[in-house]
Amino acid sequence: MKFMQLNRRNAAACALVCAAFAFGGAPAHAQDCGSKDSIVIPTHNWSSQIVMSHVIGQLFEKIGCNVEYTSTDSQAVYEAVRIGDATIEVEVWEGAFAASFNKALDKGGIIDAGNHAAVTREEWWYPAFVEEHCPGLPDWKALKACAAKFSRPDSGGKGVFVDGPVDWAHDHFVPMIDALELNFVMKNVGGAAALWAELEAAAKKNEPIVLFNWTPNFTDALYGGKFIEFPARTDACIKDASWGVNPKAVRDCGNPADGYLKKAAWHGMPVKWPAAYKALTRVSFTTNQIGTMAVYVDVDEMEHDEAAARWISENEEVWKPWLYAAQ
Ligand code: TMO
Repeated sequence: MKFMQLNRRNAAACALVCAAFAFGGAPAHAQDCGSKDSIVIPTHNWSSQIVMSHVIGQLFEKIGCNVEYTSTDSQAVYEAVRIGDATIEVEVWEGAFAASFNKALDKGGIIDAGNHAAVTREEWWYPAFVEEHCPGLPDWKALKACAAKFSRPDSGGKGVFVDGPVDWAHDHFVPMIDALELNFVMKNVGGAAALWAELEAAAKKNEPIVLFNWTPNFTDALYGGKFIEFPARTDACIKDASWGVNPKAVRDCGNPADGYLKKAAWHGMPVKWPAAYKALTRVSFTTNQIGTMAVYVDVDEMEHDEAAARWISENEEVWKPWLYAAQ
């Protein structure tokens, strides 16, 4: 009996070590990463992106990489990755960043490192209690009829759409407001935390609010809110004025309802840090996993790096194949 246990333990140990040799050609230690230079991971101004950056950075460290984090503008980052000042971008949201990403792809130097499983949406959104104030929501025509209910003392009777910071590049909402003849103005706040402060203040006073939000996010689990259903996004809506409810204007439609979420990398990464690049291409987070990363910060009030360590400790079976699986 004792002998058998010993053997089994040896067999288990071999299963780990031998597998590492068989799969990677070497066990998971320092030289696996490639260059000793730091992989530079840029972070932005919403929680899931910062936690996910730390998750991926901490995973890279498990295969011996050196990692550095740097806080950057979420649009300028595509040029930074293209020229190698930053090494990766872990959350390329189609709605907010496709234009900047595509521009960098056209110039060369940045690579598409594949999609996450999560489907994304970035759109005007309201918490559930607002529906009582404005029956007919989430249809956009109800929002149009209720505009005055969303006004504030300084908005001249117009409804206020509470938007994120300017680097999320929502310039297209201005022509959308015009094209759909919404009696609304936009109010930018400084970052995601300021959005949640506006949300909490409105909820406490039971005051109607419509704000920018997205999925995956912590709000998926926490609020019964909904996105406004504007006319569906089509190519024609963007290019052809005659399309849609306003025959004289383009942009009489909302944001894409099923956007991608990609990873991107500097084109030198596959040569300089091959194992890390391979792992990055395999990384694929689901809506639930990304929402959970945001919950750890926005609800549980953890630090980003601690939230990342917690996610890693709770999800070994998810990330192990990304780091160690056969080619
Ligand atoms: C890019 N964002 C998730 C803030 O819309």
